Amino acid sequence: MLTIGIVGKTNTGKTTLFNAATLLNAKISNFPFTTKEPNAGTAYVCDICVCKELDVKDNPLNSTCIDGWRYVPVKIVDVPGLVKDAWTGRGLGNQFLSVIGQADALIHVVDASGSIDADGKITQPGSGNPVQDAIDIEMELNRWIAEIIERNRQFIIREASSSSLEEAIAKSLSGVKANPLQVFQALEKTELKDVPFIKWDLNQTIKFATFLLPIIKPTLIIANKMDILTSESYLPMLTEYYGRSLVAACSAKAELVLRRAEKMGLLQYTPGQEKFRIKENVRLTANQRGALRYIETRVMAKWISTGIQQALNTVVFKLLKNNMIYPVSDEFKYTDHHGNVLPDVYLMPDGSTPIDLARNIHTNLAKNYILAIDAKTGIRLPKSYNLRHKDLVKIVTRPTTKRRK
Ligand SMILES: Nc1nc2c(ncn2[C@@H]2O[C@H](COP(=O)(O)OP(=O)(O)OP(=O)(O)O)[C@@H](O)[C@H]2O)c(=O)[nH]1
Ligand SMILES: [Mg+2]
Repeated sequence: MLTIGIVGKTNTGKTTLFNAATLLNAKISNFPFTTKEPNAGTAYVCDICVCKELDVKDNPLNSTCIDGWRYVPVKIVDVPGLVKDAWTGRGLGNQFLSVIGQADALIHVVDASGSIDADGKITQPGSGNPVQDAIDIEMELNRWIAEIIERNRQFIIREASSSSLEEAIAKSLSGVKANPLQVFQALEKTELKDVPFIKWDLNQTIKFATFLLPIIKPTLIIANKMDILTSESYLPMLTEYYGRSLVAACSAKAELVLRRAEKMGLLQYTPGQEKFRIKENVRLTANQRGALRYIETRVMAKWISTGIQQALNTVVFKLLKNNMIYPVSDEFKYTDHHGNVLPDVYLMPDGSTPIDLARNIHTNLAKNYILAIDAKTGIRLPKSYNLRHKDLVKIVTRPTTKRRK
């Protein structure tokens, strides 16, 4: 399953976002360093389900379909807040960077309202420096990667002599899921390809890490706490620094309130949607009514939605370039062997082929693979076909013969 890691300075709202996305109850507070151990849970990414275009009623098994939207699970991990110099072992976060190493992509939560000071304590909104906060955290992550390379210098020199530099560096960075191609791309970008590794100084190693990090951990900046008015002046600064496509305006707290209220049966609200509706015959307390009015005016009316579901979707579909693929056994009824309509969705990265899909479902399916059929058109797909978002694929396999005793 794809894994998204949540990083950021303390008190930015990482656990609030985690709880909103998973509906778990990890501890949240306005004291710095509330989270002391990593939290892991299941979040969902969504897009319009193909049941609509095919005009069928589906029975999802590995995912969920709500009002014609298909929700597919991904793993999400929240870690303690990082502090400046975390890479040297300062603070709690450093111990858990290895957990982040296992993530496929990162969500970097920033307090866009500027209500935390340099040490992460809650202060007057507008007095913090969100862009600097984000740069500080990035620097920690870069130093963390650089530190691993520095620690493995001798190993890399030895390994590179019998293979290549990119393979040797990738091996030393296997804990952060770096592969030789990604290392090669970073070497090219840094123009360090022509400098012998043995001669790299610390600054060059850090520069290399700075280029490698966004390749191995595509990262979305979450401009959180957009419900606080001061965030309006900081959002443009964040988008100017990181680019519009890498910054998502969010209110994790609003999303958490809406999802919990929905779970309690008070509201009709589907994550990602632009509206919520208080259910008929539901009596809200004055506090609950006040909170919903606040969300309506400060979040929905201004930013269209809370931004959390869109942010998760952006990470998986845009940054990780994954597609939703629906495998079926019956290409006419769109069912599995048991008659379930559109039972499963697999998230597959761009460039995946039908055999990759087969392998993802079961190794035997890949072993006995004969051909694949596009269930929407009935056309046979070439072996090298690149699967596209919302493809429906039937995989035809060789019949397996059972051995007699
Ligand atoms: N106004 C507002 N407050 C928020 C939002 N998200 C989180 N908060 C508040 O920010 C404070 C910190 O939230 P946490 O989720 O505990 O932050 P964290 O980043 O996990 O903090 P550490 O675990 O200490 O690193 C809490 O008081 C939250 O209620 C938001 O969208 N809007
Ligand atoms: Mg936390």
